[in-house]
Amino acid sequence: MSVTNQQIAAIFQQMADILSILDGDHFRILSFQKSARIIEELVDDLASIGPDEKMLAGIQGIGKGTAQRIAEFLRTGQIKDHQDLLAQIPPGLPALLGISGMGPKTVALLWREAGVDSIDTLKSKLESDGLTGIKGLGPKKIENLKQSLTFAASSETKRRRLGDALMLANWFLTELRKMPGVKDANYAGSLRRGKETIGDIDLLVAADDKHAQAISDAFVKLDLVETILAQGKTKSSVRVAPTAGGMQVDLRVLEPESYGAALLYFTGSKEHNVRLRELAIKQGMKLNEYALTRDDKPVASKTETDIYRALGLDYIPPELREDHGEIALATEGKLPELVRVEDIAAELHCHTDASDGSLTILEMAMLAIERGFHTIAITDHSKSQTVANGLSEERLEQHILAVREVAKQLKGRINLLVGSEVDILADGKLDYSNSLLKELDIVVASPHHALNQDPAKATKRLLKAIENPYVSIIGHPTGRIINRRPGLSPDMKQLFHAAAQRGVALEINANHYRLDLRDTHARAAIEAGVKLAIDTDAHGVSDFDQLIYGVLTARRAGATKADVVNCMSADALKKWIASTRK
Ligand code: DGT
Ligand code: CA
Ligand code: CA
Ligand code: ZN
Repeated sequence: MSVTNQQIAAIFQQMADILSILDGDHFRILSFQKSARIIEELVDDLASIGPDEKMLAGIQGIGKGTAQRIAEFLRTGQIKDHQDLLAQIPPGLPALLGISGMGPKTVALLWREAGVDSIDTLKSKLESDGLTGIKGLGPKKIENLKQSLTFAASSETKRRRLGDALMLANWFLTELRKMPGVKDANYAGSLRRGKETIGDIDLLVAADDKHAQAISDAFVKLDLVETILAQGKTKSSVRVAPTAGGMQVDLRVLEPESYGAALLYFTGSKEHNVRLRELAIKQGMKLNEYALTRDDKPVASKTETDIYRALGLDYIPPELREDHGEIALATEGKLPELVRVEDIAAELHCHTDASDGSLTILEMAMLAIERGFHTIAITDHSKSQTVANGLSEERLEQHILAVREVAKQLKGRINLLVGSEVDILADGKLDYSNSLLKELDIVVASPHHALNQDPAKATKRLLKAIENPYVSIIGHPTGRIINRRPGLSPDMKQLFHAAAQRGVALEINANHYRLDLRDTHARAAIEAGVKLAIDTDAHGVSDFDQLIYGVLTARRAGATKADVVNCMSADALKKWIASTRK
């Protein structure tokens, strides 16, 4: 059976949540939570290790009990403790936990005091005012629940996050590339364009016709496939198992000769394709998924570059193919040279075990060195973030000394900056005084709570943070979580104007749950002259791998190296930070 660490982690998290709903033992809850976190961050793939308790218990941070449960899951697809816990609550409760603002405590309260046992009963109670008067559920909280429910219903929850889809697609590509006759394999569609959520995965394979049937047959029999939706020689469609995310995956097998034309067609977007076809017709040619032709004779088909060139265009990177003016730019040779992962040379937002990260200052710095970065800023949470173990003023003072000590050890290998991810409070004040912020090398200011406030208040709040004389970066400016909560909706134009004036950077948080700023906002920010920061907000070992999602988002926004502060040289970055602090 193929399962991901994330799926196993989710089960441990659910055990913690159910136990918490049932008011169970505090230490067991913490222990399940800790296991979930460790599993989620593991570099090793548990399924590849297999149900070997000894091996599993040998992994750092995984105890005997956890190892037993993981082995049980890998062997049987279930964990008995998990099933026992599920049996003690109504089957509709776990779904409630998926709604924004619904922690185990709220779910328990709704269940015990109001008999809410599913999303449907919650809906009908909210509609009939059946929750008023319940202790612990003020009118404000009820209003928030209503909003969260509307958002959950309206957002296309079937669309999957970029990171999940990309991992799944890469798994399929690895399998496909092993098959006899496969000359090339890629993903196309919205995934190749780097969109933040993906409807279905579109895979393309180049192979001679004689291999096509065998490839299709092998594809629909792959491990993760649960349902075959359609199968033909060159065109198949499957759904993967719910434990692997339940996504639909389409496969086309094509002659190598027409691979470029197919890649172009199936990468989309539809709107981009329409423009290309119009352009072809204007030039007396025809473009379809097999070739660009003139008088039924092929002009170009093998690579996308050939086709773009034959149409008189520069190669257009997939992330720009949204009919947002990219064809005009490509005609004039004016496409931006988009930022790449390799261009990122600094991480300016990350957490250590001083707040809610899992690594020490030194471990975090070493990861940045391994990446070849010249600078890393340690930015742990500020005091209001009590759930994230935010630092009190006293602890921050100690932390500053600790980071400076490690910085001394690593001198010459990396510039280790001491910073803070300081909370932007609901009224726009920051969580530490300016005199304390002044002691730091860099300040990232981010909103974490009061994310339902009305747009005018949110605008004022964020403007105030931008105006603070020690802030260099606004972290995840809206606080949205994809498919979960919409976050703040401030007047972005005002923010961009203020940020450009002050030279403050706005973050594209690369975590694929966030991607905040989103692509469209980042594009508008660049146009307004705002600098962007692409940071992973790393909390653990594997988080730097999220960089790609932030970079894809920046590329969709048309960002070049010059737009991104993390691409600056060490000296230029130092100067820029200094210029924001006055
Ligand atoms: P998704 O899956 O909703 O995230 O978005 P896409 O863009 O991956 O859309 P999908 O999977 O329906 O189709 C993949 C690509 O195939 C699409 O981006 C463009 C191309 N395509 C599909 N249907 C049509 C069509 O009717 N006309 C044109 N011109 N292109 C199409
Ligand atoms: Ca698709
Ligand atoms: Ca599709
Ligand atoms: Zn944050």
